[in-house]
Amino acid sequence: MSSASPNEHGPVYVGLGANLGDPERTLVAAVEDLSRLPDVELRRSSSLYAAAPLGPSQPEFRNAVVALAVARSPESLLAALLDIERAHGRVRTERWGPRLLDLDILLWGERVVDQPGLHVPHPELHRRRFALEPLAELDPQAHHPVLQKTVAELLAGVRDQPVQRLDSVLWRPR
Ligand code: A4P
Ligand code: MG
Repeated sequence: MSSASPNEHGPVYVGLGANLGDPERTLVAAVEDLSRLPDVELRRSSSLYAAAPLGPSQPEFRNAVVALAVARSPESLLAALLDIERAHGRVRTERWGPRLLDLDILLWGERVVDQPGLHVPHPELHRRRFALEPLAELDPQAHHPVLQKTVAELLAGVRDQPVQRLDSVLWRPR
């Protein structure tokens, strides 16, 4: 970790999603990759969740959320997430095939980022039970700096999206 203060703006929450190939294995490997990023400390992980796809008909998703302490810029973290997505993210049998892994910066403490290619809080967060439910497992009082609501309050406003918490453990602190 560099000398930059890692928690200046509060914890960074990253959402993980996968629904092709072996989603569970992909998420376990992606969390491992996150834990190895320079200037990033993996603090906690939610359980793994099974979630019905939001949007067009497609296979069921596995979703999770991790809490990070980050001593780098949002742009630089996003670039690292995109690298990890790319490393896991293609069906090898099919050139430019569908992505296997989606990594989203959901919240960065109280920080608001609004620039081309990067919006934090994630613009869809408050509509997505598959992100809010694991986030609430980590911190139901986490605060959305734009909507000025807690994650628990946001969750209460989302309906009709089946999400199931699974027993399997995604990551344990060492
Ligand atoms: N980008 C901007 N802000 C952010 C941020 N906060 N975090 C930009 C991460 N990326 C951010 O993202 C495209 C670009 O968004 C990135 O390159 C970055 O510059 P993307 O994830 O590749 O694409 P997208 O626009 O988000 O569309 P995509 O992936 O087709 O759909 P979504 O909206 O990500 O949704 N149902 C369940 N149950 N679980 C899921 O995980 N996911 C999706 C995909 C649909 N339904 C789902 C799930
Ligand atoms: Mg994404």
